[in-house]
Amino acid sequence: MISVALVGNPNTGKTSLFNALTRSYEYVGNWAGVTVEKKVGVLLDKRGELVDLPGVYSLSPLSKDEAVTTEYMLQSAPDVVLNVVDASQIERNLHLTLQLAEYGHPLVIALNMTDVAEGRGLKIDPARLSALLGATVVPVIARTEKGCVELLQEIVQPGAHPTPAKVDYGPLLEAAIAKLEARIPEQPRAGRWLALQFLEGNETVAEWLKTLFPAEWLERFYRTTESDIAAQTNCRGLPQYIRERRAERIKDILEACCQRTRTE
Ligand code: GDP
Ligand code: K
Ligand code: MG
Repeated sequence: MISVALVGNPNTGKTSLFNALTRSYEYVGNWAGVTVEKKVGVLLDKRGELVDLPGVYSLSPLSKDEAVTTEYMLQSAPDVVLNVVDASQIERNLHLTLQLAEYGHPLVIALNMTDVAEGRGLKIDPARLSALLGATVVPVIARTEKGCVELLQEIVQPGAHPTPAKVDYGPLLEAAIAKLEARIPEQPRAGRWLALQFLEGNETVAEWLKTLFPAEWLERFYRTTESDIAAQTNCRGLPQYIRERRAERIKDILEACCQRTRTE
């Protein structure tokens, strides 16, 4: 059985999709340290296990509940990350998607709410989106289970998934990422993902990195990188800088794969 982690922004149809892809599920208690129930289900074809994670807008946690998702990604190594994307809010949703692509594990996108998006005159080309993200993209309507059989088939084909694409964060930040990445031992969590999450202020990842590096070294590395970026750009901090680079990439991606038949 493969393990599949279900990740997405709040209210994107995660629960609907979980129910459509699994027949029954178990509550296996709460996630460590929080009162959020842990829900694990067996996929309908019995070839994988689906783990429901709390909805988040970013992997940098703002609360203990949100930290569950990052904690899970640090501790476990899911074979596939299943990202629910609300097609009608795709611009906002792709910030999380790009962070999941950085994680480096096979990424499958359930492009949900396609009925809502089309109702608003927005058409998204799944093949183009797939090529630009380096992810398998399957359009679905979780509420009516449309597309869920196709989605299931795509999930259980590890090895057949493309390599997740990388955002170019510019020479200065790329050099900092490479420096940190080179010092992180080879293991299932992508060094690039850890480096970027650390640099954008993910406290959970920072704590984890303190098991590898002295806290003072990490702090100095962060401060130096931040002042280098501040000196060259008009960004006040690394989180802002990283967010803006992702926003630019998202604009390019959407320009290439979205068609608006009318605007609201
Ligand atoms: P969650 O908060 O991410 O777990 O999202 P839910 O599964 O609870 O869905 C939020 C709302 O969106 C519910 O009212 C669902 O019935 C609805 N919903 C989910 N998927 C779709 C979809 O593809 N199309 C439409 N129109 N509504 C959907
Ligand atoms: K909800
Ligand atoms: Mg839910």
